Amino acid sequence: MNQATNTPKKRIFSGVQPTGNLTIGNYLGAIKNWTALQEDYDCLYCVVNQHAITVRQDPANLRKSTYETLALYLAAGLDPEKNTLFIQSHVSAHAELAWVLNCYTMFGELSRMTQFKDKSAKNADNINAGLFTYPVLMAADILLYQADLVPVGIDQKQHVELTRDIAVRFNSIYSDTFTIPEPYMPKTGTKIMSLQEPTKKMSKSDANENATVRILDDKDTIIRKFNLAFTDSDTVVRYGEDKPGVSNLMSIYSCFTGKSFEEITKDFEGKGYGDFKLAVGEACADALAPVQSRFKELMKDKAYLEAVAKNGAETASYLARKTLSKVYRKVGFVQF
Ligand code: AQP
Repeated sequence: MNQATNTPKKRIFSGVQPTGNLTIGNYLGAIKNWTALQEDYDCLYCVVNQHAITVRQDPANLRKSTYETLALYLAAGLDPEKNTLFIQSHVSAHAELAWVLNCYTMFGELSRMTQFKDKSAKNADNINAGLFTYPVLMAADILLYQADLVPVGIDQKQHVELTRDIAVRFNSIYSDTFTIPEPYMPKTGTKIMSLQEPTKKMSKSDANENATVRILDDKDTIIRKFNLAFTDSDTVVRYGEDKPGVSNLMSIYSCFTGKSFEEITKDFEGKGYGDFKLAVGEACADALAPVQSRFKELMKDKAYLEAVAKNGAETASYLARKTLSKVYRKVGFVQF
């Protein structure tokens, strides 16, 4: 039961930034898990294009990526009849609530966000205010819909925790306004690492193409990238902190095949990394093939994608307005 909305199903909100071709990190850490939730939860999944411009984007690429990300949601199996799928900039309440929440978020809290530190280091020539306040916009995304759960990879957990702090602060000043959300993380796939630097998360904006596997990479490319993946000098397929490269490949293989780490170690006993990497590549390519073919079909039908986004934005706007108007009333904004 969602306390704020009084609906029997718990509500879920999540999103992906259309900042380029999505990786298997985005797929395994986010989208694939979302499809498993659509029957049991009231789900809203957003293409968070307003977050994307915290890092400079080419406008044509951003538009293209926005359509592609929406098409990938659908291709991965999200049913627009069961989920509200929409584009963030189509619902103006996100930016409006973010402004209010900015005034209830402390500078010190935002300074502690590790993603801000990482992204500032990566974009030293463009450390803009949006990059700094990005977690507040994310808090607005979540709180607008009174979400109970936010499925995210581990990299976003800190932002969900900040969202909770902001919501608790606001509620304690003005009485109950927001549902306090919880991060919802899958058992495996919460942090898929770079194939080239396995101590670093796999990111779609990584400049080294061999570090990432894209959802839309063809089979040969996938197999080649896994073959080039950084491992270590021994040959034992075993999960452990001392083997970040092999452990990352085992996590990926486990996500695609459902096998446990013990089973994987047993299957590859006495075999070298070559065989293991090939198996990971094949499992990944085989799992992604149906997603890729549905994606190609969907991208031919822009009118359908636009209709999905438009319907989604209407539903989302209705829900978001209810929360925003409550917030405006509580802080003392005059409304007619
Ligand atoms: N490597 C990952 N492993 C597991 N989950 C991941 N996610 C991202 N990378 C991994 C999850 O995907 C969702 C959407 O992420 P996002 O695009 O909104 O932002 P991000 O976390 O900044 O993703 P990227 O790929 O690293 O994007 P760029 O390169 O643009 O910064 C989130 O649920 C995230 O946890």
